[in-house]
Amino acid sequence: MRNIIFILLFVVAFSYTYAEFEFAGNIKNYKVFDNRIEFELTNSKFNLYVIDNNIIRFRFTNQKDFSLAPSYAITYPLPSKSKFSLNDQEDRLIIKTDELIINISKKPCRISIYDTNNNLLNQDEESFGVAFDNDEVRCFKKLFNDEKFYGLGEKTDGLLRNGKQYKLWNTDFPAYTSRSDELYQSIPFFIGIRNYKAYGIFFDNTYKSYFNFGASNNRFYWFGAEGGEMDYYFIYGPDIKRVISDYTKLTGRIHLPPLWSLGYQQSRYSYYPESLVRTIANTFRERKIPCDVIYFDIHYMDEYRVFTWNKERFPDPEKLLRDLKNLGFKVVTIIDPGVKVDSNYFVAQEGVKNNLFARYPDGTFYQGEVWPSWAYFPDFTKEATRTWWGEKIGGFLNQGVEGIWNDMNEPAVWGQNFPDIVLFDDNGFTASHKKIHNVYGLSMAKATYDGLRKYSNKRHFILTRAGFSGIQRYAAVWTGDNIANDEHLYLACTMSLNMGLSGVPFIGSDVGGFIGEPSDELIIRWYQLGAFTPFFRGHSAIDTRFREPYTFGDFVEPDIKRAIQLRYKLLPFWYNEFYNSTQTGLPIMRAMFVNYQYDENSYYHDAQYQFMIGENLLVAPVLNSYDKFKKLYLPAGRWYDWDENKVIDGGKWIIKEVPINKIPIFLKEGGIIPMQEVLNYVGEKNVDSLQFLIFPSAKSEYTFYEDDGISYDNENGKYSLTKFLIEQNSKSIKLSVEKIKNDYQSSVKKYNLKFVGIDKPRKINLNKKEIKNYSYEANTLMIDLDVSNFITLELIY
Ligand code: MIG
Repeated sequence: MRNIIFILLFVVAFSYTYAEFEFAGNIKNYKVFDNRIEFELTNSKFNLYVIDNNIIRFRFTNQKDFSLAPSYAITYPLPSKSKFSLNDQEDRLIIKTDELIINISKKPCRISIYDTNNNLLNQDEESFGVAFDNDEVRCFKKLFNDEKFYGLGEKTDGLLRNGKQYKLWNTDFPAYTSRSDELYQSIPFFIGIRNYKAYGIFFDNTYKSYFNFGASNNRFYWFGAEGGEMDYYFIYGPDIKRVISDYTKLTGRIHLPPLWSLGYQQSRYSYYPESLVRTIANTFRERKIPCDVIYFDIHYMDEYRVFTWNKERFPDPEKLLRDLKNLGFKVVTIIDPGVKVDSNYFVAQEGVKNNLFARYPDGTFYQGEVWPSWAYFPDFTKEATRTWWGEKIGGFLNQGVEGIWNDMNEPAVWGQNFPDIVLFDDNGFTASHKKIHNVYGLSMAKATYDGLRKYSNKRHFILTRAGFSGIQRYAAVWTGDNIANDEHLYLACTMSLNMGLSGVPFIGSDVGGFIGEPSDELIIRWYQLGAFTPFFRGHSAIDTRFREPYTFGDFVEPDIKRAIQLRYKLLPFWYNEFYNSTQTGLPIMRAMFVNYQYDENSYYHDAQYQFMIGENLLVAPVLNSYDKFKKLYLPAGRWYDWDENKVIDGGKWIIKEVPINKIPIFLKEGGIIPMQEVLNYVGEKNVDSLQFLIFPSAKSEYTFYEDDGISYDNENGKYSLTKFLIEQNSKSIKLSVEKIKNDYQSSVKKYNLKFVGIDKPRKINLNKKEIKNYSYEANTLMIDLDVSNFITLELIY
């Protein structure tokens, strides 16, 4: 009997500790350092780091110590000293920076964050706060009914996250839908907006994680993960732009990609043999459809062995790649992580010999089944593996390859169940697949990027399917295996916008839809959207009919071609926006509310089917196969309707007629758009003249960036910046240019300035001297100038 009672007690005690959440506890004591405060809590440890006036890191663990393993996402060094004050009151601590007041109650430890005017920004849920359930960590925050949530990267259900729960676990999900949750990328960063003021939270945890924005409760929102620490960064704006910019200050920004990678890219699963590749390339050139890249999908390999060629299909790859290069094509090859288990295969031999693959706890190498059949998985969290992989990539580039496409790097295995007990190096700290899964693709991209950087000073292009916060530092991302239907055309837009909000600006979809067959209308509309997504590639699955733009017949090809040509015409503009993003981390393709944060309309559901490129270009493509009218919102101010050549007053929703060949585009007053002649590929000719479309306003500025588009010399200062300043009043419109940096000699000798939406001036002065050679018609003034002798231009009324 006594024994039974004892056992019963034990069971009760056991189930009690294991079935209940334990909270962070009360503050017992704390120590103040130069950049942080360390707290001892009854149930946990808590570190508060002041990263900046508006960026605070909150870090909790219920383990004995904090992990020493470096973050995969954060590249920003922790400052050794930061400015804050601490005021210890009876029941609470008040920590102040120049922008935030952090109020921490002691019993229990709960955090409230205010701005310096004492407006509450964010608060732990009174009763819960930080909680642990064995390995699981969570943070409960008070839910305000007027707060909106955005972010989390690759999500399919539009922009607004309220009332829903999400899981982050990199997943190969062909034919996902707008109701799918976990996909290829995991980005544990979201933005909260209340009273038009924004903050961001980045949860730096790579385990399977969850975000609940008030799904099935009206009391709290919470985020948490199945392991690791409750480690999050609070980033205050209140500008949305500042939140995204600071998030990417922490996790990194894009490097300027090679200019050719902003052109149109053609892919298919798969182009082979060699003769087909040649036909495709020649046909693009014959039909004068611009294209810069041809992709080689898995069939180029020898039985899916990475870093090999199938010699029957491609007997002389180096010659083929040379010939393609002469036609102006770059080649991007797919590289999957799985290395075929084959004792006669050099990549497998090297990996086994040097212990570069992921292992079971008993030391044997894990084998998973994927394209090559049984395969080893390189442990990209190990430095030696990354270096080795980088060398393999280098060897491949020697053969003429210009870009690397990483697929299946979630990592995907048939059946999707990569065993959790498989171990990885974790940069010397050893961790299981539970921790590494979500950063496997990121680590592979890092290995690839570092390898390419070491290989030469030339910019290459990397595309990845899987990723985690920080992936933008290494690669462009595409949205995986979508479907050729109307729903997915919407998704191509909203998912790209979501990625941009989450720090990943170089993003696009499989134009046309990977699975299934698009109708004529759908393919045209998709190219029209694709021409305005940062990454622009047509791609389709193995069992689809050929999909190259010229395969759709005489009624379709011209409209697709027009969309691609428009992309090429706008390349200088795109390149400038990419440059801007290297500096700010801001999305290139932007949700309306990023630019129009204080305009309620930009948050409306319908506003997610249009977007901004940079500051001033509004694009509202038709996102289905049937609409002949598009409803769109023009924020307050004047807008230039591009193809109708007329000025519209904004601050309202409009309906625009959109025949199949139309993409509604509007330029905001003050906007300047640089353009060039349409080329068949980047580098076809030297670009020696540019057109600038200018829609003057009272005062605006545009900084134009130029470099060679090819090398990393730009990172050593070899570029130039030209500032355009426009000032307009009732007597004149004045445009002045100034070289603010001149360390790259541009090939551009002539500017064509095209002022739109203006009256005819009485007189025009160039550098204060009157000129007569210009044309004026239909509110449009055109002037050709030599770049070398242009300082000011004055239109006098
Ligand atoms: O199991 O390489 O998303 O773009 O064409 C499918 C073949 C593997 C999935 C990629 C897709 C690619 C395909 N891959």
